[in-house]
Amino acid sequence: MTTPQMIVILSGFALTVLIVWYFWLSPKGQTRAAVSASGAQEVAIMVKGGYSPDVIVAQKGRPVRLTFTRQESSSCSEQVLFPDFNQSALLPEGEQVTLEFTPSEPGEYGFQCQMGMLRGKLIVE
Ligand SMILES: [Cu+2]
Repeated sequence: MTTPQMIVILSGFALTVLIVWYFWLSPKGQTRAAVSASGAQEVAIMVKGGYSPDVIVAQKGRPVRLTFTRQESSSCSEQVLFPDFNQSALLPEGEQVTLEFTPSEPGEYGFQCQMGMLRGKLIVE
């Protein structure tokens, strides 16, 4: 094997490692819910091709109040579901829709659109 071939193979390998790291292993941003004057943990979530933020950290035993604003007309995101809490809401475009519930157990709870294409996660500590 010639040196140029080696270089091509090695750089291809390095690129693969970088892509795997970027998509699956790099730490994703987490948003900690801010406690409001009412004692609820509040987060505003923008819905546009996904949820942002999509990883929310909250404390157990305190109400979590999530306000969704859907800024797109794609039917994919017109509903948001929290299966673990039996919560769901329709999200009319441009309107603020608030979901409130109190997680009692620590854990990781997913939320998603009705088809499961958009996903987010609530981490309860
Ligand atoms: Cu969807």
